[in-house]
Amino acid sequence: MARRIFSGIQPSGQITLGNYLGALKQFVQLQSDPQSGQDLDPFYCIVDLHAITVPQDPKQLSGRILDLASLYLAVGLDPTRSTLFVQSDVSAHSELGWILQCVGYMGELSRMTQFKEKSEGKESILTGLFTYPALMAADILLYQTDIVPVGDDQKQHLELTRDLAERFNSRFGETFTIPEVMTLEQGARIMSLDDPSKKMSKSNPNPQSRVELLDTPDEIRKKISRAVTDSDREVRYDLAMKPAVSNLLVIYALTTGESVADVEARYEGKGYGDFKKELAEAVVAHLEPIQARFREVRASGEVQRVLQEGAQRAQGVAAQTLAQVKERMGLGVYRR
Ligand code: AQP
Repeated sequence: MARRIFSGIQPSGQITLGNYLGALKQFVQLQSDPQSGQDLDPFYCIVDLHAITVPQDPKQLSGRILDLASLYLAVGLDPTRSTLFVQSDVSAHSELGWILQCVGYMGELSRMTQFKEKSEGKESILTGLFTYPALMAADILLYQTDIVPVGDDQKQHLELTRDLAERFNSRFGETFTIPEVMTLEQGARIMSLDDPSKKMSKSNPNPQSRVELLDTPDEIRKKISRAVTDSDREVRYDLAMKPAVSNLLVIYALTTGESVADVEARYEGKGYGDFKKELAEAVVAHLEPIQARFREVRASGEVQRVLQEGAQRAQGVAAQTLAQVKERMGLGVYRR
């Protein structure tokens, strides 16, 4: 049987190089895996219900949903091999999300570091931001997912998903596949350009902290030239002593396909100037064809059709799992 893959991205801002290198790029590779020879059945989602856990402007949000869907296609997602859909088009997500809130505990949700980070210093915090991981668990479990490719920051949520699935299975009988997390060895956490102790994030209030996939070449050049570096002038990978330059080296290696060691060797004794200039050109060159394809897709109307077909397929799979969950819990059984 084909191995089921599930992952999602929030349309909570413009997609960053971090989202791309840590997640999106992997999604495309996972459509077919010649090495494992395994048959894969990927479901990729635009998790718009997660995006509204922080305030969103409705008009901007609907545009970002289409931008994100178009980007999925522009980076190489093939809708004949992957199911691409929008979370809010499949209402089973909300329903199972609620059920899983009634399986999880306040204590485990309170331990989530993403909630702590996103709520820090805020006076009013939406309830959804707190219960977000239960909805994320629903997203994954509805599809009987085997593998979840994500960036490093989502590992804790995945652990919770596994705990909720195991708890449900032992309380109500085998229902959910227990998913495995898959993260990259390199690129699983791309850091901010202005602060290498923070991950690059699409909702960071400082736009200089990130490269966005749709930035113009000049914006990319400017952002990279202003990226913070470390005190000496050596282009050397050393995560503890030189976190800023190490981050730039990883971005360089992942966008050109070279190894970090090869990039390091080329810049030995050369200082940061050339390195940053050439890194910017490498990122621009990598993103140019993606941006061209994005413009085509976004203008074509193709993306709406893909999302509609994706939603239909997702609804079919999700409905089966939800029916089983409800039956096991004694919900709706009275009708028989
Ligand atoms: N900096 C990053 N490096 C590597 N991977 C990353 N991801 C996010 N940031 C990095 C991965 O991208 C996928 C989609 O993320 P998400 O949209 O679900 O939300 P997030 O993880 O919270 O990402 P952002 O960019 O920081 O969004 P906001 O600012 O809205 O919270 C995930 O697989 C994630 O691991």
